Amino acid sequence: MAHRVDHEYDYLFEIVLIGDSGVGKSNILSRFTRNEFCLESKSTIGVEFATRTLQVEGKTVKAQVWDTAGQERYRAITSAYYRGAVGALLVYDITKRQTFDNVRRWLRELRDHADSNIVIMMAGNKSDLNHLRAVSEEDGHALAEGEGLSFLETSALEAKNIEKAFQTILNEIYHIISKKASAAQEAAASVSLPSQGTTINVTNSSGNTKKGCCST
Ligand SMILES: Nc1nc2c(ncn2[C@@H]2O[C@H](COP(=O)(O)OP(=O)(O)OP(=O)(O)O)[C@@H](O)[C@H]2O)c(=O)[nH]1
Ligand SMILES: [Mg+2]
Repeated sequence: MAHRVDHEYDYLFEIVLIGDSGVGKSNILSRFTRNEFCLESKSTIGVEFATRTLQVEGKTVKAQVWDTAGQERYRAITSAYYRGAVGALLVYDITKRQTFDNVRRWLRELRDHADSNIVIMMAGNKSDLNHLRAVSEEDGHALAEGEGLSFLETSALEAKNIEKAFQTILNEIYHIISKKASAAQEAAASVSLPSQGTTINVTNSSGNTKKGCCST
């Protein structure tokens, strides 16, 4: 959900991390929020979250990132978290073709459970393993373009493009929110403010005419 608040931060944006098991979602999150990487991380059970506050176009934005389990058996739990999200990072592993082929299934999951205006970015993770590559960067670009998604290859291990991926999502969300806010302000202004001042004539019982509205 996107919230406008008054204190430590200007906005709170919920982002969900999705994709097959083992593609590196939890490490992308730990790299982004704590600058940590773990070679032997355990598969996520259900859902976990972490936050980081950063600047987006001069505003303080708190990103609340929900890291979901990629394993099929948790799908019912994890999909419940899509509903509140304003952004999604859909991750595949460039060394595992199947994880790329499953991207369309994940998109369907999002369409079924998330808000239709959700900002989606696709990330081909593990770009450090170029010698084991099973998906070309061109294939990644082509799929993203066809589906209307932003795209980057990332490496949680080398901390490559992790920051940029989140910044891109947060910027896009911010632009959508601020456009909506200014449209709402304009609409409110056009309702409450007449375009021209009007003169109200008030005639009292003695037949005198007063201009404006005042007490007798
Ligand atoms: N070489 C390399 N390995 C990575 C990278 N990111 C993650 N890994 C490794 O890939 C394995 C799986 O990473 P996780 O982050 O646990 O994967 P996940 O997507 O969270 O998996 P689930 O929780 O089961 O859905 C771990 O051994 C990580 O160390 C990366 O950028 N490069
Ligand atoms: Mg995980």
